[in-house]
Amino acid sequence: MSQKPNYDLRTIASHFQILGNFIGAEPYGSGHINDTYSVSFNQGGKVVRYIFQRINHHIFKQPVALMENIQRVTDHLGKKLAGEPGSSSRLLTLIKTLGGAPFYRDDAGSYWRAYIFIEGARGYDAVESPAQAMAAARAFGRFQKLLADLPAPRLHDTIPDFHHTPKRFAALETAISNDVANRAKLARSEIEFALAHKEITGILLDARLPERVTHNDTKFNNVLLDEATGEGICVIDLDTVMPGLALYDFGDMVRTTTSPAREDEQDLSKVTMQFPMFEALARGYLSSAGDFLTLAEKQFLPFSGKLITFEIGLRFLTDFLAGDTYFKIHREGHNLDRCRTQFKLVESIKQQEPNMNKLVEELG
Ligand code: ADP
Ligand code: GN1
Ligand code: MG
Repeated sequence: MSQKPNYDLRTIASHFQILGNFIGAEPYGSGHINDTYSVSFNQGGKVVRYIFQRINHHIFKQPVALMENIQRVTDHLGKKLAGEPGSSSRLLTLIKTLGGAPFYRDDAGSYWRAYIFIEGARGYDAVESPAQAMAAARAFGRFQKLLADLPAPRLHDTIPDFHHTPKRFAALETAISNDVANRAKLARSEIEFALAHKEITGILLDARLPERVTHNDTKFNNVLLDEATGEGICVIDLDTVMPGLALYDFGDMVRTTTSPAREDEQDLSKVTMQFPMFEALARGYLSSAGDFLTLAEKQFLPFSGKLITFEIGLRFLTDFLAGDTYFKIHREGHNLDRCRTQFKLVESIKQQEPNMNKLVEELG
């Protein structure tokens, strides 16, 4: 809720290989982590936009390694998509600095990167139709498939143990016992809910599933849908692309792309796992990822939705108890509201899990 510093985007942009005259910059998007701006240039009478991002280096502690990952991933995608129609809109393209680096470090120590702005497509904070869910899942599955043959070495872990649910649970236990912001009393039932579900936290890690290159933050607004066709054209937000389980990605799709409500909805009656959305997700994901997934991975698709929704709920609750130090908040109690929607969704998934499992078995 703190006032955003006023960054001088004109000066920052002058360090990148961008032609034309700077017109202006405005904050853009609704991400919880980085600071994102749309920056416009006049290029021979035409207005051309770029996305500029200040990397949150309190969260991503090794921005240089992170940018190395993104460079490798986007180069690989570029090679694989070369020649496809509209391929330049199908992947993020980094703009280099004048010195040829993939990021610029300003005098205050902030790390900045710039991307070509993908025009004619947009992200959504809440899903509106099964067709959108299918398009998003197909795009994320394709993303995993295209990266399956990324040459060695292994990508850097930009946030170690990012989806290690038992460690996320332990962090919550610590936050409860420290109660630094004296807020545990405001979250009694959420704490009780979290503690009552401890037994699910280790299930995926114990299942010995294969490590893959995964996105790890497949929130619905991290894929841009073509405004004309609805196709999921570009997967964005690549900070957490690193080794992981395919199911982390599918689980986060279920978390963010089955309920009609936004993540911070205060009317919990609106939060529900809509079965047609799950079916569309499963069909879309299997259409692009089905040929490389193992049987065990497929069998865990519904469970992964429950687990990742629970895990992000734990993280919102932990941050609420710790005094809102991680996720950007825009109102008092914002992280607690977000936690409540996650736990409500876990309940809804639990009720429908047998049907979800049946569907996945039928889809094969
Ligand atoms: P965060 O990590 O904070 O979520 P994102 O990388 O997801 O940041 O970017 C925030 C928003 O900016 C996205 O939700 C999307 O709407 C928009 N965005 C990001 N990159 C691009 C791009 N290359 N072209 C168009 N829009 C973009
Ligand atoms: C953050 O960056 P953004 O807003 O897409 C978070 C995800 C959470 C998500 C919850 C690096 O994603 O892990 O699932 O918020 N990203 C990081 O909305 O922690
Ligand atoms: Mg994002």
